[in-house]
Amino acid sequence: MTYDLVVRNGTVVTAADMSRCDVGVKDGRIIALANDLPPGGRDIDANGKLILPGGIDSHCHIEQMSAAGIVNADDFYSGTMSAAFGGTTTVIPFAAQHRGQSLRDVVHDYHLCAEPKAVIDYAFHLIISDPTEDVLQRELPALIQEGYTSFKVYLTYDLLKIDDYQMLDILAMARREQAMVMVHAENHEIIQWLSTRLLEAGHRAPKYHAVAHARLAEGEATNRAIRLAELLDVPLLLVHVSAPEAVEAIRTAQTYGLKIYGETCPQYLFLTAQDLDRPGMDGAMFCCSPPPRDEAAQEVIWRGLQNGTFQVISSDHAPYRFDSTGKLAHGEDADFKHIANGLPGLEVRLPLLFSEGVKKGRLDLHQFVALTSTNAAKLYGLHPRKGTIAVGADADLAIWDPDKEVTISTEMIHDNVGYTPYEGYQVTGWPVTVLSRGRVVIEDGELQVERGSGVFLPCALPDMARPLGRRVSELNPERNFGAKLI
Ligand code: DUC
Ligand code: ZN
Ligand code: ZN
Repeated sequence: MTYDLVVRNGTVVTAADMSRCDVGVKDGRIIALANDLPPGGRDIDANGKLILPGGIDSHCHIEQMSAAGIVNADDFYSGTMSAAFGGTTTVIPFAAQHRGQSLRDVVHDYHLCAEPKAVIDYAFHLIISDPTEDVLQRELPALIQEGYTSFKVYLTYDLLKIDDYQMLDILAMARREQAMVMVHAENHEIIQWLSTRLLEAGHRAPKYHAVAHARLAEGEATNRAIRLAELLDVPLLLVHVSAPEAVEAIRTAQTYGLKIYGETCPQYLFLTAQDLDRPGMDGAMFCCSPPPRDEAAQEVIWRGLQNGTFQVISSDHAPYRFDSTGKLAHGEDADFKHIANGLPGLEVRLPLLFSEGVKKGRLDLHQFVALTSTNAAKLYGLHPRKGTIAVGADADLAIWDPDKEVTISTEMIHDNVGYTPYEGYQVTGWPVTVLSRGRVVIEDGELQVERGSGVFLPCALPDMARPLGRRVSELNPERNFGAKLI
């Protein structure tokens, strides 16, 4: 038989095109896109449905120990299962280095967690918190060659923060190795100063988290990170962008022709700082960094998705239960500085964006696919194996009912968090069948595959991480009196 599986009669949508055709799958890959394909080992009728590339959630935290020692609510089974139920077929979580750890050991440990449990495919970004000479000159270059081609650095948090000098060392290394640098851009000192003043004045409640993490702290650090990257001619991705000041800095840099990329997340479209002001400690469920802002900021984020400032929307799923294992690990009356930062969202990312973006006419279907799948594959060296529907690509498909109405509730979500920030939201559009490498992962509302059936994806060096070759005069030997510095 030519095909193991044929998906028939659906409308195939990619970031570029739309066509009504069948999809023929063999050995996990798409081998034909044509009308009237002969029967496969299995046929799925997708009449009236959209066939979308499975989502790629390129920023999520799974089974990660926070720097403060609090463990995520999700392991690689619950996290990837939840992702699959929402139409995501690839995740790129973080292998996070704590200070003093060898990166090689960190990567080894995360593989031990993921391999026996993941139900969809996964790659890893690294988190660099200890950029020693050995890490930058030996461990990281070797790991980049082995398929860990992106890493995140933090400009804030006591236990993660790197300073500008370290950032320049890291950028110089990334330029040489052509890896993608992701940055959490918030000004540490602004946050510290505001937090100290707030606590001194007795302002301890979760809502003050949003005050301490001022918009200007994000805007300043975003601009600084961009300037450092510009100095060394290194592409840079600003992650989880929430503040209009940051959006403006990214947009200006792009207009100037720099390879500066932006990522945002549903929480900055659907939530505001008012959510942190729910009764008692309930606001803790909405504490994440950067925090949700206000309605005007939400509009700026939507505009950034529409006009191409943002290349990608990820969940930043950082799951902590609302109990003593997670959000309340420091007690029921912990001050805002002692509440674990992060929200769940792996499962609802695509449905929320489809419903409010596509159905409400803010985004077209191609923008939706680009933002939720294709661009992430390109940014992180997984394209064209992932992120599109094309001959030769993995058969990772979300067969999507564009009219299915769903009310989001904790009971229907498959993660292990015990709450959803989107409780009661009504969305239109949901994946009914989800395929990963031609395997039916979700069907009839049930998980159909075994733990550990997802595979690790080594990432190629992304074209998007290649320097422009446009040096500022101080680093151009023809104009800096012959000094060769990078
Ligand atoms: N940064 C993240 O990327 N996720 C959760 C919290 C944070 O600060
Ligand atoms: Zn972050
Ligand atoms: Zn994150």
